[in-house]
Amino acid sequence: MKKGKVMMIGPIGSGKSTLTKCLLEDSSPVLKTQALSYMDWIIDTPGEYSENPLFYRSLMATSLEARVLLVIQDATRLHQILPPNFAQGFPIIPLGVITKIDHPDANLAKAEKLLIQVLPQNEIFHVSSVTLKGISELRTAIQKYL
Ligand SMILES: Nc1nc2c(ncn2[C@@H]2O[C@H](COP(=O)(O)OP(=O)(O)O)[C@@H](O)[C@H]2O)c(=O)[nH]1
Ligand SMILES: [Mg+2]
Repeated sequence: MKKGKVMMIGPIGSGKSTLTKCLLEDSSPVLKTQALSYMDWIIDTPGEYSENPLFYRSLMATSLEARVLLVIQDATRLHQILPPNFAQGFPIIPLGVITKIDHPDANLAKAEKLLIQVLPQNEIFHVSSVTLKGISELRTAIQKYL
């Protein structure tokens, strides 16, 4: 998997960094993401950037370095913090990812509804970074666009 980059966005604790390591098959521990983090072909962003509109410009600027945008939705969350159609504002290909599908509190129908508000027209993948369900499917889908 080379050439283009993938950028992750989503709220604090939604599983961006854990998913990043999974996709990269990196087993080192996940630390709190304090700044934009470039790891091989993935750009991981701090959850604060998705939660505070003051950072949106920075996310937009960084997205120019990437070809695919992964919008991360935690399956256990009941609220959407990103604005409607937010993904459409980026000049790259957006894909939706629902994380933590292994979690006992996961509500896939709810998560799907929340994520569709942000990216109404794009593919949505369901993954667990714990059981690794859906990870290889997501990797294959990303690969098509890189
Ligand atoms: N059950 C479960 N927990 C997860 C999964 N992915 C991440 N987590 C947990 O969610 C928390 C936040 O993960 P992290 O990757 O740091 O989120 P980030 O802030 O979006 O980078 C951590 O405690 C992870 O262990 C998953 O697929 N399943
Ligand atoms: Mg992180």
